[in-house]
Amino acid sequence: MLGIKSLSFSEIQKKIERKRIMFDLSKSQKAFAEAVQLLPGGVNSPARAFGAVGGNPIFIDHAEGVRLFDVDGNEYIDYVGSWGPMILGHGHPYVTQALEKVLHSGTSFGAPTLWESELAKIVIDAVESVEMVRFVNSGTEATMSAIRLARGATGRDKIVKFAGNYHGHVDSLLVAAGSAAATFSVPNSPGVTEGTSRDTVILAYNDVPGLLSLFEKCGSEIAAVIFEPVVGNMGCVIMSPEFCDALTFVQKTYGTLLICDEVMTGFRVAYAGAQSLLGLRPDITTFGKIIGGGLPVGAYGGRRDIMQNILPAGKVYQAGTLSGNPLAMTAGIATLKTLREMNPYPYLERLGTQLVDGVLSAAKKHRIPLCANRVGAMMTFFFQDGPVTDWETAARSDTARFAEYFWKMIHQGVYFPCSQFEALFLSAAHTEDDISRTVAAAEKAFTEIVNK
Ligand code: KE4
Repeated sequence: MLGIKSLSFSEIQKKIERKRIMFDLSKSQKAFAEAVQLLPGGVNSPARAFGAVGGNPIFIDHAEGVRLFDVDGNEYIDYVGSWGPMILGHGHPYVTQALEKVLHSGTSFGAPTLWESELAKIVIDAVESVEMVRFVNSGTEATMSAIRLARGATGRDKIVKFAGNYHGHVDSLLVAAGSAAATFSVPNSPGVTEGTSRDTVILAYNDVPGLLSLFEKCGSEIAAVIFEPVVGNMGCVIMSPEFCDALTFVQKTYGTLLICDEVMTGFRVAYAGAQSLLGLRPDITTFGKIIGGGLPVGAYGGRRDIMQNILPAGKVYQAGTLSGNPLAMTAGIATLKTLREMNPYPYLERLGTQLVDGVLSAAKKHRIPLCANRVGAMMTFFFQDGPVTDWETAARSDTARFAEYFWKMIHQGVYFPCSQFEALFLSAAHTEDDISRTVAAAEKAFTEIVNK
């Protein structure tokens, strides 16, 4: 095979052009054909199945910094970051070196270790409302446990959540607005029973009158309100100051606990979490993603008097074989310590502004309806004029155009989340050059879309 060194400049150009046009994904296709025989839908989580954009998922071989490399050797600028955890970029040396040091000490003991207390101290020190914390193995476990804790601590049954907010695959939260809108919910997945969904009420996000009128009706029966402080799961949606105040009002007036789901926003939008930007003081906060540095970790924490209800301190049951395991704790400690010392948030704010301004101006130039919501290093471009303030407005987006745009970006080596209703993430490993290349790729994608 002729090495690249022996080719003339024009031959190299042709090679690059051919690769770009061909954009070979054949090994991913082959891998997917095998995977669908082994795993339902060929994946271990539907979010990565490319269901919303068509085609088959791309199989990743390895990653470094902000770069993903798939099994066909294609290279991408990564804006998914494993759906949030990789805020330092992939394979950060502080994380990998910390793991290498611990690896030979044993991977799990099923007994307390110093690592758990060390990570607990870092989280408690970072988030003012968190006085105690319990580690679990996923964000879902964290929210599921937080809901059980809220019900156990208040003796109440009802839970309120918001349309377009996702808190993991917890039975009682896999619900859709019931026929009577804001009174009952109905299961939105087979396997979730009517009984489970009956105690969950769904409201519209940012709907202050809806929240207040529900509480006037049955506030004394409501154990907790669970919410994303900055939504990532209908695409990025920002909480209005009025809605933030209304949450605090019902917390103080009805004794309902606020469960602030910071699985995505924790250490993402600010070191002290989205609650520090909103001026919220939740009773319980859930964490995941970044606190594990890419290894499986979740956590829930909050007021000491509430957390002391958890077994064995109290009577609310929750347990887990691998909770607090040494490797995940180590990755989390290294990640959070690096964030604390590095403080990448001003840099991420600057990069986020450049990306949004660049892509929006490219869309405007081509008269493509596009708006964006961004908080720090998490954001979403919605294919519509906007504004997007809740699920109803988010759902107006042109998802077919999003899918077209997604693949045009993939073919230019830019890996965006595979759904209009997800957030994209920047990491400290992204550079201004990455942003410029991404804006240029968006410009090219928009040109192709309008000229097709
Ligand atoms: P996990 O169980 O996936 O660790 O966390 C559930 C969860 C809880 N709360 C919030 C706010 C979340 O965003 C999530 C999970 N986020 C999705 C992406 N939107 C994870 C991707 C996936 O499910 O594969």
